Amino acid sequence: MFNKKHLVLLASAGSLSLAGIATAQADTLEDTIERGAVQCGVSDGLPGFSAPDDDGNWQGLDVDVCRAVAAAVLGDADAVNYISLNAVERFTALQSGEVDVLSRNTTWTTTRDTTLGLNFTGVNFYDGQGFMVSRDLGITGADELDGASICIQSGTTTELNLADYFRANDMEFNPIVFDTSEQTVGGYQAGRCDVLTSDTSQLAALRIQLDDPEASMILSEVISKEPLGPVVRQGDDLWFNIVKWSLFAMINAEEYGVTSENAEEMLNSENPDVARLLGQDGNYGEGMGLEADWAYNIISQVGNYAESFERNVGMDSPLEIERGVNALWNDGGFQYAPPIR
Ligand SMILES: N[C@@H](CCC(=O)N[C@@H](CS)C(=O)NCC(=O)O)C(=O)O
Repeated sequence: MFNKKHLVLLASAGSLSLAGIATAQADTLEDTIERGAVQCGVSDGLPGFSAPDDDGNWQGLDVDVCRAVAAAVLGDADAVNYISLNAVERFTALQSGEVDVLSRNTTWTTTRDTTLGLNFTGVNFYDGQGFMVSRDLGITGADELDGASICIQSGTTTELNLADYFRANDMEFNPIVFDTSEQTVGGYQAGRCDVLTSDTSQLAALRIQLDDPEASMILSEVISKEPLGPVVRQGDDLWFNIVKWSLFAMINAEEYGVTSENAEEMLNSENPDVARLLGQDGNYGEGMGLEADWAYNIISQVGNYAESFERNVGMDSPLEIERGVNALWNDGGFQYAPPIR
């Protein structure tokens, strides 16, 4: 596991440029090691993405990113402090240092990536905005929504997409705006609106929270691109790399067939990609101030991307989301991680 001694060695004996990077920008890593936990901002309860289970343990696809970073940095996926944030609070919490990673169904956009002092590290779920309606209304397509009251959450990309879509289709709508998903779903359920709009993955998560999920349906139209991924502050490239490569390690592990179940056995693999991933051939964590087993710790404790997807949001989970565009690039999807080498 990484320790302070390692950082000092890296700074004093490592190559000059690497030492410079490690000392000048290692604050978040150092603070995390000192604290013994990753400060991770998550949603305030979105099943499948981030929500505490009955025993109070946080679970979800976004939670697994927090866990992966903790496994890579501290060797312990459980070493995470979860801070739940609504859509409006999330960026301020990251900017102010309350959290060091924001892993909360957050769409990567130009404004967020370039004007808030933040950096998106990758995409852990390719999504798009959709609509949920009560089956009673007999609506079959989004083009029938003219004049609808629409429940929506403030501080989201959802608001602008909705306005664009209705304007482009020459339709009117009445927005009913809420601050949290609980309020949004409550408003929909209480009949304050005809339609609830959000990213389709979130609609799937919200639908199962309804008293009668079967009475509502998600329309097939998807009106926007919502690449969701973990975010960090600008100005700490070492930490940026750690979060980015923690996600890439999970995606590469799926590609190479390394799972939480077989990771130990795979330590003996003769496949060079697997040997590099698991730290048996070289140390690809070194440039991030991590030990050679950084990715092994992620995969053995959290699992690869497929395991995380299926466990949390996949067809066998309550959300029943198909891999679709979130399949690997060599399986017809968009998920593609740069190689570890
Ligand atoms: N991906 C969009 C939407 C994200 C979002 O916050 N959606 C709401 C939809 S209900 C949500 O997930 N809320 C969960 C929460 O507030 O914890 C964005 O980044 O703006």
